[in-house]
Amino acid sequence: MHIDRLERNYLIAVALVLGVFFAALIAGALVFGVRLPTATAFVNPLALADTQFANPGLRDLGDGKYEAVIVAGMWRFQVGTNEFSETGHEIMRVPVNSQVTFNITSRDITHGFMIEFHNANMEIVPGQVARQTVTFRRPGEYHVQCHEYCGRDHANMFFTIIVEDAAA
Ligand SMILES: [Cu+2]
Repeated sequence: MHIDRLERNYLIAVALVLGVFFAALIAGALVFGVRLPTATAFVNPLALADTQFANPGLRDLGDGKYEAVIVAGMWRFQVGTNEFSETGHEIMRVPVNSQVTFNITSRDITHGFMIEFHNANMEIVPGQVARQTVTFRRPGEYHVQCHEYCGRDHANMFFTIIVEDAAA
């Protein structure tokens, strides 16, 4: 069978690109531990007072591990740390190298949760608990933004995670 030279080169290029994409998928899953976030539990958004979401906050589990319980709602994240920035947005502080498991639900409509420079990007759906564990390896201030358009003050729906250096 005769295949034109240009056509053969084109086929080889396509195969190479597909190979690179597939290798990136495999490396992401096996080397970098990328997993699709899934709903890990279900809650009644009208009865959050009867669940762990009645008391949002950061709990120290020891050994550098933490659990953060957060409620998203129009238009703020209830983080439960009682510390606020000048603009009135919540602040969460964790030591460097801590491993934080976020448990988040929504009290009203669908919101988003994305931590700047970290492998955390979830959709927060009312009735579901979104869970993801994040390790904070570098000290700094990280912006956590709702990235699912949720109405008038959507752009203003954010908070800050401050990762503190142990030496400081
Ligand atoms: Cu939102």
